[in-house]
Amino acid sequence: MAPRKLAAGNWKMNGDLAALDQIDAMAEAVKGASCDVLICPPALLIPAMIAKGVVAVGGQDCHAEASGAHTGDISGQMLRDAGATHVILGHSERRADHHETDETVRAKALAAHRAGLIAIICLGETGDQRDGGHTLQVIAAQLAGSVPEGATAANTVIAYEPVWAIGTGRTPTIPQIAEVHARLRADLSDRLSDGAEVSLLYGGSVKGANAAEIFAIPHVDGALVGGASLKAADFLPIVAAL
Ligand code: G2H
Repeated sequence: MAPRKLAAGNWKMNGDLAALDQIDAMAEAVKGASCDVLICPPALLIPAMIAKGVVAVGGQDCHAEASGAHTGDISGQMLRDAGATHVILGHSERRADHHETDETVRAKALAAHRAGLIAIICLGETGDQRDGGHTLQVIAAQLAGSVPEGATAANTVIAYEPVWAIGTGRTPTIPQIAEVHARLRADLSDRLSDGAEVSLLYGGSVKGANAAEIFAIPHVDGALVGGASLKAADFLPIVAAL
């Protein structure tokens, strides 16, 4: 089976109840979309977004434990109970701001799987790693360290997000994205029996103007979109390009 196509929005710490109007504005186009459409809003907006019944809804993080004394955290089971289907894990902003390591991400992915969530595991090189020629080595190590036992194409999505391209308006060249996605596909195929079917997303300054050329790259099965997912007018051209 071919990997599922996914247009995923990551609202990060943006959006309020009024922003949910943007979900209404997506309704018609999402019905006709030829890909899965997911939005991961701030956690407090999850129930209201789910109630709209327009897009699949996910979290932006979950704790590695199911419950306990972890002030400020949310478990995978809580996200699942709220009706979320996915959770983003290991985004570079969390790796940087919250010191998350591959080991942390792997533990969170295991918890997400236990809760019945699809884990969108993010990885990507920094600008220095890219400039130093270490990109493929970094990516391979992050994949090996972050993807847990029991990962399958049904419960795991990988998002390649070069750190230097996030929110900067800079995107890698087509050959740079192609090289990383080919390596991810090869490593996943070596490691998982259905690795050829795992959806591979590209993320980092994706917008309507560059989506089609990015989606034409082999082994790019969709996008994880930040800034351009906040407004229906910006996000829908990306959905339509997939
Ligand atoms: C990368 C991406 C979403 P943006 O962080 O995960 O954000 O599209 O704003 O670069």
